[in-house]
Order: sequence, then structure tokens, then C-alpha cells
Amino acid sequence: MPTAARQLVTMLRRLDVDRVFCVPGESYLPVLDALADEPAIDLVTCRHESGAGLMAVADAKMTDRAGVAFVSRGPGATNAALAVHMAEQDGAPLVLFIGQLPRTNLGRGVFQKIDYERTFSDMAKWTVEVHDAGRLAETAAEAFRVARDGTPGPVVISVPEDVFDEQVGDALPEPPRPSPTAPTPDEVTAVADRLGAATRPLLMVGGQARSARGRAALAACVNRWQVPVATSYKHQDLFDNRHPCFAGHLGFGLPPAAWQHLTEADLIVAVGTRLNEITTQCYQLPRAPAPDQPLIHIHPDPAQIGRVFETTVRIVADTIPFLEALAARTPPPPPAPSARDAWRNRLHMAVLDLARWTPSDAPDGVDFGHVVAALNDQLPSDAVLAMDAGNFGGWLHRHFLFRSTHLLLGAISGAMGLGTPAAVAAALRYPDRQVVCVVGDGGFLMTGNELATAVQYGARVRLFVANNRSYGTIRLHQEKLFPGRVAGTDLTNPDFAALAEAFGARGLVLETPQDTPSVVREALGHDGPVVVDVRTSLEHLSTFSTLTSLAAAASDRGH
Ligand SMILES: Cc1ncc(C[n+]2csc(CCOP(=O)(O)OP(=O)(O)O)c2C)c(N)n1
Repeated sequence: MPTAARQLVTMLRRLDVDRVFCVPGESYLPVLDALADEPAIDLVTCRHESGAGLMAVADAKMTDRAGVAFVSRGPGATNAALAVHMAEQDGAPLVLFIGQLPRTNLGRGVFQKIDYERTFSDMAKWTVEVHDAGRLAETAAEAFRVARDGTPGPVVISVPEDVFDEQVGDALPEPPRPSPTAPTPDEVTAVADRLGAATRPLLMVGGQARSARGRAALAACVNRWQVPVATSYKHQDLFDNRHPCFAGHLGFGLPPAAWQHLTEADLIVAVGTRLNEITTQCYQLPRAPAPDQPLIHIHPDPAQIGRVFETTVRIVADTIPFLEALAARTPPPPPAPSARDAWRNRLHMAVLDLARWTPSDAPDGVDFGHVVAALNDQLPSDAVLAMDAGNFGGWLHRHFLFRSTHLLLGAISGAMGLGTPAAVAAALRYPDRQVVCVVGDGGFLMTGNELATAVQYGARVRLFVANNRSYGTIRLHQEKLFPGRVAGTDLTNPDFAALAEAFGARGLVLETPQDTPSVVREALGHDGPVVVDVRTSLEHLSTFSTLTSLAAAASDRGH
């Protein structure tokens, strides 16, 4: 008879799990032992539980299956909390297994104890502790269902270590298979009628369309209906940014001129997005609680519809079947074709205006726009771009023109730390694709230790570190609220290229804008992990501001 640990691993295979990320712990040794006998599941050993959890989140975003991480109790579990939070905020399915104390010691306040239900209940969709060995595999299958259904998110399973060793019966329950909810024909007609009658419609689409099939359905729908489409935060890779129907990426910190014209829409159709604070530009697109135009919201989770916005048409359905059904309808001739064309062209022109980049030289290093411009020129159309959180990301968001064949891995939660682990997970998942990460000097020293994981597993990541010697994003806020007073944001950094070499990766330094194309080419051509220390300008603090312009604005305000 198998142990519960071996039966769990068998169930993971049935659930199509082919890779798990971990930091080993003494609390789940039987699972590690069972995984060693399961060649169909890669075990990726990471250097920090946040790295393991973030790789699992990134893997979920790439595969549309739940990402899986195993961590140890207490400190291991709390280290992984960043990933649990991100999975919730990003709507990414994650199953986090925690090896718990033996059952006999629970409730005694012992070494490394945590009540996981209390700890994770605000972040996880479900937290469960399994005390009955015979039900471990079944609970795991249910965890995968919960993680995926409705709004995908994290599930935490804690398992007392002695449960893993117990012998259980051979019988395994059949895991539930996902069954997407399709819209009814009447629901599709309701959308088609309103869309056909609108002069200034706007489609807002979110991460639930991120699979290859979702992207194809979105493209088919937009091409059929010729409707302008804007993507939710950090999802501008869902649709070809050069397409005349692309109406923009609803990102963070956009100047009003970049999005306010979208509020003139006479119909908003929101599909597969939770319409969060950032995407809606702080609840102004659409306006909360009463939008200025009819709002149609399609989402598989009824709790997401009408939560913030008065919604004219509510459709509880999965994104892909909805887009496919709408793409199959024949649009009527628009009521005012030239007005509709003018609207679409105006929105797309605004996208191109915002994306235009004029090379500019900084007095104290490389404007990070040079790196993004070189990536725009040199990356193939199937490249994966992982990004950490920080000002450097603004150049990527603003100036990189994504194709729907690119993949963008970024944290909607806004957490620093995703960049390097996500790049490692991507290079493992797609060994033949270029995988680039842009990360700040702050973020790189949070989870850049996973470069060791990249070296260990031969993950060909190219990490571009925007080294401006500052927690630049916070410096930006500081310059607005406390001009000229720098507190807690300056950084003294190691030699990142030497650090990379010490890890066994290639280390390059980029010091001048002129060298950018050749250094980027060298990084992309290297057959192994690379770190490029981009000596980045602090004066050019973000894609929208310089230290000088911020000081001038402060002085205008009488500071
Ligand atoms: C885990 C985490 N800690 C803190 C923050 C707050 N925060 C947001 S951006 C930022 C600075 C980022 O600095 P860096 O990585 O150097 O990039 P830069 O902004 O300088 O381009 C900080 C501290 C965060 N978002 N996530």
C-alpha cells in the first residue's frame, strides 16, 4: 500500500503537474522522496521560499494550470507569503503545500508552530489542514479545483509531517476537470446588439484571456467587430500593440492625457478583468459607482460583477467561450461608420504618441529607455519579458510595443521580487525562447539570489538591472512630497557583474547609451544566464519625470 505522500504525488501527476518548486524542509521529506521516483515531475530547488512561490505563480501564468510550491512550516511558510498575496492580487492559481508539525504536537505552542488558517485566511481562497492521510490526495484535487475556479487564486494546504508517512488505500478519486462556463446565446445577443449600436465602444480585457487560445479568441473578436481594445494592468501582451484597434494599456501612473479620452466611450464591455483600482485609473474608467456609459461585465466569478460599478449587463461566463461566441456573430453595419472609425483611429494614435521615444542623454548614466529601445529592436516576437516592480518598468510599459506572441510576466500586486524568479520559471518552461527580465537594483537584491537556481538548472535568463543606486520609485514620491529631502532611498550596491560571475553567470556592464545595442546583443547571444549591470541615470528618474523637472514642479508649488 502506498504512503499518503506517494499517493499525493500520483494525484499531482493526474492533475497534470509537471513541475514543482520548493525549498526543502524536514517536515515533508516523504514527498521529496516520492518526487525523486516520479520522472514526470521536475523538482526545482530554490534559494528562498519567496522565490519558489513566485516561480510557481509565474509558471501558473504561463501554463494556465495551478503553480505548485512546497515549503516547510513556520519560517518557510511565512517566507512564501509574498507569493500567496501575489497569487490573490494577480488572480493566478497557486497551490502551496506546507509541511506542518506532527499531529501529536499541534496545539502545544511548539517550535515553528503557526495556525495557517488564521494566518492566510485573508489572502488564500482556501486554507486547509489535512489530518486524515486517506483524504490527502482527494483534498489536493479539490485544492486545484478551488485555485482555478471563478477568480483563480491561492490555496494553502498544510499537512502534518506524520500524515505523509501513513499508509493509505490504492484507490484514487478522479480529479474534477475544469468545465468553462459558456454564455447563453441570449447573453451574447445582448452584447452583440449593444456593441453593434455603439459609436464609441471600448473593450477592456484582462488576464483571464492570457492563454494562447484566449489571445486567439480576443484577436478574432476584435478583428470581427473592429472594436478598440484596452488591456488591464500588466496585460498589454494580450493584443498586438501595433494593431489599429489597440487602444492602450491601463497601467500605473499614467498621465491623464494617456487615458482620459477613453472615458468618452459610449459603451464599455469589460471581459475577464476584475476592473481593479489601477486598471480603472482609480475608479474613473468606468466611473464608480455609476459609470457615465452602459457597462457590460463578463466574468466567471459573480462576486466580481457589480461589486464596485453599477452594471447594465452582467454575464457570468468564462472569458474565452465568451470571446469565441462573440467572434462568431456577424456585426451589423455601425450606425455612424465614419464616427466609429474616427474614434478607433483617435485611440490608436494616442497609443502611438505615448509610445514614441526620443533618445535622450542623461548626465549621470544611461536613460533606461535606451535598453527598452534595444530590446524592442532585437527581441524576437516570441520573447518572454519578466518584470520586477519599480520605475524602470515604466519605460517597458510605455515604449515596448508588444505582440500577442510575446509573454509579459509582471506582478499586478505591485510587489518587488517577481522579476528574477519569473524569468527563471520562464526559461525552464520555454528553454528555446529569449527570456529577458528588467529589474531594479532594489528588486534584484530582494530575489536575485535565484540566479543560483538559474545557474543550477541551466535557465538562460537575461537580467537587465536598472542600477540607479536608489529605491527610485520611492524617491519619486519623496521628491513630490518632501522635495530635496532624501531619506532612506539611497543605495550602495555591489558590483553586479562581478556578483553574477561569482554565481557562475555572465556579468556585463552597460555604461553609455552608445553601447546599448551591442551589449544587449551580447546578452541575448550568450548561451547561459547573464546579468547586465545597467548604470542607470537617477536624474532620469522615470519615463515621465526627471529630478530637475520634479524640483521645478515643487518650486512652482511654493516648496
Ligand atoms: C516587496 C515590496 N517592498 C516594497 C515595495 C515598495 N516599493 C515599490 S517600488 C520600490 C523601489 C523599487 O526600487 P528599484 O527596484 O531599485 O527600482 P527603481 O524604482 O529605482 O527603478 C519600493 C521600495 C514593494 N512594492 N514591494
